[in-house]
Amino acid sequence: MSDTIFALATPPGRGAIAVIRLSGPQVEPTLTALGAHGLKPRMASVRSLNHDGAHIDQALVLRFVAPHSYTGEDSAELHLHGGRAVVEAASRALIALGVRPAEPGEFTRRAFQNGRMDLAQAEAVADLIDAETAAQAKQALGQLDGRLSETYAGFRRDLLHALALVEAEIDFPDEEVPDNLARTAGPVLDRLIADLRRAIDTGRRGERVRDGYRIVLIGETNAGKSSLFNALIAREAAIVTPIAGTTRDVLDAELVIGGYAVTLSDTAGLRDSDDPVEAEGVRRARARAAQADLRLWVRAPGDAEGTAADYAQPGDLIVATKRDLGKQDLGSDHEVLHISTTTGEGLGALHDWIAARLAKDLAGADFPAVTRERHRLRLVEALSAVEAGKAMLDVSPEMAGDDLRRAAEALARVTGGIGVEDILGQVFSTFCIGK
Ligand SMILES: Nc1nc2c(ncn2[C@@H]2O[C@H](COP(=O)(O)OP(=O)(O)O)[C@@H](O)[C@H]2O)c(=O)[nH]1
Ligand SMILES: [Mg+2]
Repeated sequence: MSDTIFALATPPGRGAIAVIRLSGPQVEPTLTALGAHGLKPRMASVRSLNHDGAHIDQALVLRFVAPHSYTGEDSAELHLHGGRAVVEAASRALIALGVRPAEPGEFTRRAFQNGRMDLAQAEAVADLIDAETAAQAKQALGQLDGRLSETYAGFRRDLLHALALVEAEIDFPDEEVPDNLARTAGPVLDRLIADLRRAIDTGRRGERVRDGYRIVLIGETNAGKSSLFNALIAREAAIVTPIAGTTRDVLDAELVIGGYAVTLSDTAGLRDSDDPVEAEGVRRARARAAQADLRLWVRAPGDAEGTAADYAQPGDLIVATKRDLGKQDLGSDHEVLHISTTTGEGLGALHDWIAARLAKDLAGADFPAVTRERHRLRLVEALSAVEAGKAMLDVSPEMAGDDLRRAAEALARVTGGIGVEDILGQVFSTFCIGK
């Protein structure tokens, strides 16, 4: 049996109300010891809380009875007046009564252990609390609703259906099994393979919404990258000088554009350098650009024609800088925007261009997207196992069965669901093979 825990659920410091949350088997005796008697479940009651003869506060108290609570355990909320002294007095009293301060995430962990939510939903709780943009909140809510879990559960149902057909072939090879496996299980697996591929494709989008879309400024030295970086984040974060090779490390800044989180990186100018520090900076610049979702190739008048055109990938943007010094004539295959950080010309257009790109790349209609690398890796694992199993269907049902079982385990680990054998037990209990 678990012990009883408490935590301040509201931000620390002075405020109108501070909420202390409790969960565990000792909640009721603890409330009684504080003088909060006769509480009806789920009804708010005002009670005078006391401990050791000292008055703690006049509080609004809410009690939840297991399993009808967030954690699935007996729990309560104390809505106190939000002063530091009140919260401290209440905390001291709770500790004296044997209630332990909770570890980070412990309430949600208990909710998961008590089957109130699966792992993907528990992750969504964390994401929702961390959400700073509307898109992040929307995505986390979809995951908390169980929409993402339902998607995974659908994959698992298809998989177990196919696995049941394969198991039947293994267990009853001589029975009259009218169809060969490629005909029966094949189409189920084909559909699953297509669905898994689609889900994996949403992964990049889901992760970008959550962690930020990665935009990297890249180009030759003195092209105006750091000036543009500062202009976009509206702050003098990067050092700007006429000296080539000023920026060496990669500089990151978080910003929000068009409602989406963005990580913008300023990098060292690309050039061959004998200085080992600068050479390392250039290596890092290239590495960061290679991983980016969008590269802005920053180019000043007179920069070598090659650089941007050589490295730019489809979808990259060329930003021609120092428009105030004259308009660059670029016979490029890529899209070009002309700007000047000195006069501000073109910066609005660039901002809008980026916002439009974010909307195009991130505002997929088919929520829920896969939001975490952890999920994506398991889905990739499941996909390759399903593909292997499909290839084995008519060669060796035993090997196909092993592959599909592996796929089911990979999927189960995403949501932390029950063991595959348990699910198979359920599937088979309704399977009427003797017919
Ligand atoms: N005239 C003009 N000069 C600029 C502009 N943007 C940057 N510069 C100058 O170009 C030099 C190099 O700029 P910087 O942002 O450090 O380039 P980086 O090496 O690519 O980071 C500095 O002297 C800047 O003041 C611009 O739009 N117009
Ligand atoms: Mg720079």
